[in-house]
Amino acid sequence: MKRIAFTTYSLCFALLGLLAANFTSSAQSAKKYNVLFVAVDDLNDWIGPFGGYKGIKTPNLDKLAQRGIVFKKAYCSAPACNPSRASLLTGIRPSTSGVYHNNQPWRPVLPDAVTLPQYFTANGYAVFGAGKIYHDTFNDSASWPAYFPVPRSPIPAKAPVHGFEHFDWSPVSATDEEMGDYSIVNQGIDFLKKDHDKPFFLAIGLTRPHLPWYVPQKYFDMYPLSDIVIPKIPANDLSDVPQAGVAMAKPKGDHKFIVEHKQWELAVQGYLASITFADAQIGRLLDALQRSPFSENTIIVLFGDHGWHLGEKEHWRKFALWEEAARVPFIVVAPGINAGNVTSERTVNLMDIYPTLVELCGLPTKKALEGMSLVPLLRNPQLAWPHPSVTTHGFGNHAVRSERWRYIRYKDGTEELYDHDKDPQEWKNLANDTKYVAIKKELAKWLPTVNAPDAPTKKETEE
Ligand SMILES: [Ca+2]
Ligand SMILES: [Ca+2]
Repeated sequence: MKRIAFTTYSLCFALLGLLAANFTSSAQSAKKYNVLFVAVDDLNDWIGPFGGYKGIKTPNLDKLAQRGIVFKKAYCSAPACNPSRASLLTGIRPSTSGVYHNNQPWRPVLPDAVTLPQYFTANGYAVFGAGKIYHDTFNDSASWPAYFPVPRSPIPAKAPVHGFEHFDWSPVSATDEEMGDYSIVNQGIDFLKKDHDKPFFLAIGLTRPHLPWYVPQKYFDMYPLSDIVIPKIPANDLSDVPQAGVAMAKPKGDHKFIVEHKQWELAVQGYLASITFADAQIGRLLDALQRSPFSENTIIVLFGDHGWHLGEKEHWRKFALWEEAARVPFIVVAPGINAGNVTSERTVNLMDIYPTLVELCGLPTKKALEGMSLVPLLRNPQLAWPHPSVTTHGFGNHAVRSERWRYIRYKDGTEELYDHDKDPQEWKNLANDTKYVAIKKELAKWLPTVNAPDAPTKKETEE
């Protein structure tokens, strides 16, 4: 009898406990932030809020910047799609994993990695991805309970301008609706129109402005050739760059071809048109969020996966350690944390996205993430932040970027040093000037101490 009474008592307590737990959990989930995670492929700093190209038309990114915090000195961990995305989504740096290039599948070398979307799923979030989040060929089925792949964009009937696969630009006779990115964004819009009983993590990855720069004519028309300004480069800019850096620039490849075939203005026009096309798609997605019931409690993170050279250092594309390849657009909207329309000049890295989102959303702290939570900067963008940003390109080659300096050290020990206070274009390499020995030593402290050997490669044609 006594025993039964005790059991009933315990049961009542247990029930009360359960009710209380339930109440707390529903109260918490009502407050939980959603996440809209937007990756834009090959978008450099030529957008309104980052000021890389005067005259660029990015009205939607401008509007987003007004609502958020613009990290003006944001850098990728690696200047290539696969290592940049794999590292930011796993929290494991390229120099730790050995995934340095686009031809190295990352999952086989990181079988136990819990990716950012996996971590959100494990913590009760509804997770959905569409478009290019990982590098195309190495998407990760473990990351996505539901996923919409990248549709093929229209390819114009005419042959590429100079026969380099992917390296081409041209208006296409297609409507926005016929472009792949339009359908990717539609997936996001449809998701936002639905009810969600759980907080969500929605990842949308745009493929423009990645090459080829094929977008509808109207976007090219916004940039008449007569108005195009090509990057200014001094003669012999590479003469003070060590051989390892010159090899990354490959001046006798793309750049020579572009100049000889009078394609520079046309290429710049194609990139600008592709950026404005991407901006229009981003606008559709952000407007859908604004119209949805989730507008007030959704964190937005928008970033480019690395920068892009359009002739600076006689270099094209990414795949290098200079400012143009390493700097990325990075905007965060954090409702309730930051009122928006602010910029931060602190050096941050895309590796910081994972721990930042974990903290903002109140998830349990995730161990062994190599980035740093930026929540203190979201609260106070001017906070002192003595954490230089590291970018790695290939085994043993790194750049360390502080608020003032860029220090590059290649695997053979050769170096570059640029003073951004005096030389924002990185034209004058100061590394061999003895005046800067102490500066270099200070920056070198941030070089990764682990340099993992190259992960196995797989044939890869995408550039
Ligand atoms: Ca990319
Ligand atoms: Ca130079």
